[in-house]
Amino acid sequence: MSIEINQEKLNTEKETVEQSFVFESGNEMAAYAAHQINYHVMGYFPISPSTEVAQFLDGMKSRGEHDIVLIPADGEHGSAGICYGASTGGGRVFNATSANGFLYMLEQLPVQSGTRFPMVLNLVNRSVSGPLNIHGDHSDLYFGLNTGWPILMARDPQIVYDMNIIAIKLAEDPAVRLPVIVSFDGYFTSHQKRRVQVIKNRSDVQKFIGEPNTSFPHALDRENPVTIGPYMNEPDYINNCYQQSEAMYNAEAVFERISKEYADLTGREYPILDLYRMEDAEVAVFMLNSAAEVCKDVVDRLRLKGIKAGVISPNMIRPFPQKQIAEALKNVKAVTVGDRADSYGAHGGNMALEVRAALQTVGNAHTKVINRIYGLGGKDFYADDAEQFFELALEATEKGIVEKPFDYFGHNPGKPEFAPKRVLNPMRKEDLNTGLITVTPDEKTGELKVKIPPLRSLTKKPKRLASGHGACPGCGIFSGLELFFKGIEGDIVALFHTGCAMVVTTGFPYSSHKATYIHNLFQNGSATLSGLVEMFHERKRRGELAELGLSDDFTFVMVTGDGGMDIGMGPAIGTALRNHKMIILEYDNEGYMNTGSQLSYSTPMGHMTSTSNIGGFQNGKPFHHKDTAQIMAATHIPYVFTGTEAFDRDLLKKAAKAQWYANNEGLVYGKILITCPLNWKSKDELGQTIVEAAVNSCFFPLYEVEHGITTVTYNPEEKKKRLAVSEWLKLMGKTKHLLNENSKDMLEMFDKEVDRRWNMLKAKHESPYL
Ligand SMILES: Cc1ncc(C[n+]2csc(CCOP(=O)(O)OP(=O)(O)O)c2C)c(N)n1
Ligand code: SF4
Ligand SMILES: [Mg+2]
Repeated sequence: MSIEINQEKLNTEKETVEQSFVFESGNEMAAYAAHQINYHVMGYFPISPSTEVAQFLDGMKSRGEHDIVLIPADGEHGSAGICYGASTGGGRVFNATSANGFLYMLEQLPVQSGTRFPMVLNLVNRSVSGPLNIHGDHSDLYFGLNTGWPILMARDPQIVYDMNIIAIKLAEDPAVRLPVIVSFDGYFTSHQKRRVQVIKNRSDVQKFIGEPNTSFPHALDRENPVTIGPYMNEPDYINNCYQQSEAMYNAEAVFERISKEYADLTGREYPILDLYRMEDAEVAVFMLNSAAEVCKDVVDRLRLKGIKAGVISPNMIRPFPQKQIAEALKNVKAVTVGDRADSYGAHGGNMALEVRAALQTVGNAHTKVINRIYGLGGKDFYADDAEQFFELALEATEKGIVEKPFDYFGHNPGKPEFAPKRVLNPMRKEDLNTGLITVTPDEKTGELKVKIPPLRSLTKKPKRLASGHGACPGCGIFSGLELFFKGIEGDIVALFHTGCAMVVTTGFPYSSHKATYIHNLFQNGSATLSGLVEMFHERKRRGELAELGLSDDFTFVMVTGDGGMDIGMGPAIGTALRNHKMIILEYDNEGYMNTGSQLSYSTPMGHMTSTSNIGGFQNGKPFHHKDTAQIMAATHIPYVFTGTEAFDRDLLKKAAKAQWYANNEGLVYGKILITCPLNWKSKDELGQTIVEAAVNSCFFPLYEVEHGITTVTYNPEEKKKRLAVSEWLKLMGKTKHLLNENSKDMLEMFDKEVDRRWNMLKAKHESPYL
């Protein structure tokens, strides 16, 4: 992000700090505020739609615009842990996440609020889902309601900026001392650009928020050691909770005070409730965040017709502004509360339930509450929809009763005749079992002998994926996967982690998968598939599959990206240690590509990604690539291999062996290097050349580890094909900078590491005991 400051100065009525205008999105404004605050640490993990916040900060970092230490975590649980740990050090901490990422860190949130370490987390709202939906609703936010974090709401990018500045001051106030969430709508607010007024000089922002509070105990004061998070029983524990509860309620008054101070500074004030024409309103709509703005336009229209309508939208929902809401509704005959998430089975969304509780608490029995669940999974909410919400309130006023207190809005009960029809028939068993590939253990040595036919004779074997998927031109995923699958005989059940391979093959109601396919999020696929594998074997053992006349011969394959082997490393190791009979096949494209090319741990040093930018202050990824194959080999599973499409027979053989091991002994892990022309910034047609160069430069050696014994299956030195790493790097736009004079040291470091790993591998190849 490069924010162009418009020098125009705002003429507000009051004398305020110097300000300027920018035209930016909510994500940009969260990052912009963070860079002005100059947090000490941000631990993050990419997830749409919040990913951009870290990307923008990384871009600014590469240009030397702030000092925030940006730490790419191994998943959101990790990012929450990094943030918690950093916050115990007494400095300022920042994070941003969405949806399942938020849920993945959820367990950490009460730990942090319960031990009272402030920080700011931007929650860019997105649907929490299976089936996968990445658009905006509040189903993630509602899981945050009970975490003990005050929650500020931001309806537009201006408010995102302002709330981020208010949030850190609120979090650090001695009467609060709690981590704070700033919540704004994914895509609606996070990505749409608006005119935003910003404080021109970051020194003014820093003066406003002040220094971090030095009176809070922290972990970096040797004179005052502190035990953080002791084991605590009753009565202390309930007292601790009580204090936390009090701190949460204190946040209301503190917010109001800070908001006034902020108004003096900027001319923009945020009361606890944003009330639009509520002074004399008789019907109202209650909504969180961006959709409330839509309702305001409708209020103006209704008012022209003489209908006294108004809108309530809280700027804070934790603590819940019960008193203010009841007060705002005191003359209202009926209010429609729109909830952008359901609280399944509770007869209302969370906001409706809390508004009803607020009314009951103050003894208001006359305001009728209608609840509608709307806008799930990013379904748009238009002015016409808002009009219908007001109509519901008008109807309840007229009739004196609410006929349907709770319902969904904008949904469709569906018609059986619209159910997706099968368009592809299952592949024929006989086509999948060619008999052309054989794997036989040597009777004496047990060594597997693999026979594969010329590749051409396998072309009649059907492709496992139908054409028509949405991968980019030149993408190496599907040619790589199909080649691997050519080496597998018979049926497979595949589980795909979230990632490009999954996203581009399944857009409901379409699917490119000709055989059974399961998706689970990329932190947990190995565990999920291991559960299915055990179910298969147990049902087979009990004779249930045979009884039903079902096939009892499957090879189970989990397909993951390199990112899935970061966040999903724990479950993958668990699966390995339990040694389930399945294959984990990683396609490594050196980054988190489907979320916009963020660095993964497998991204090699110095490579440019959207979170390892190039600039005067940063030169691509600062640390070396993960050696996932060696990590998995260290779990002592029966078979580990690496491969690429550029060495087709090598990969085919390994696929055949993988199947044999997965069906007879236990877990197999394989890593195939594939091209991503889009994010490698390389020519579509150069895929094979690039992966071949990666192998010949010894960056990606081809080898296998069978029962702990390493065999290099292709040695570029023996074949007189060894290349300098620069010969490989020059083929991609993302690495061209590494060939410049000012990258000399980094290139040398990378080269040395490649060489060190290659020599280690050769030594292992030489000695079965290594
Ligand atoms: C818990 C959680 N965190 C983050 C995400 C967002 N996310 C989905 S896929 C992905 C990257 C996947 O990278 P990789 O496994 O390498 O596959 P690729 O996109 O490169 O094919 C990310 C960050 C998510 N879906 N769930
Ligand atoms: S972004 Fe890269 S990995 Fe993803 S579909 Fe496009 S080319 Fe393939
Ligand atoms: Mg990847």
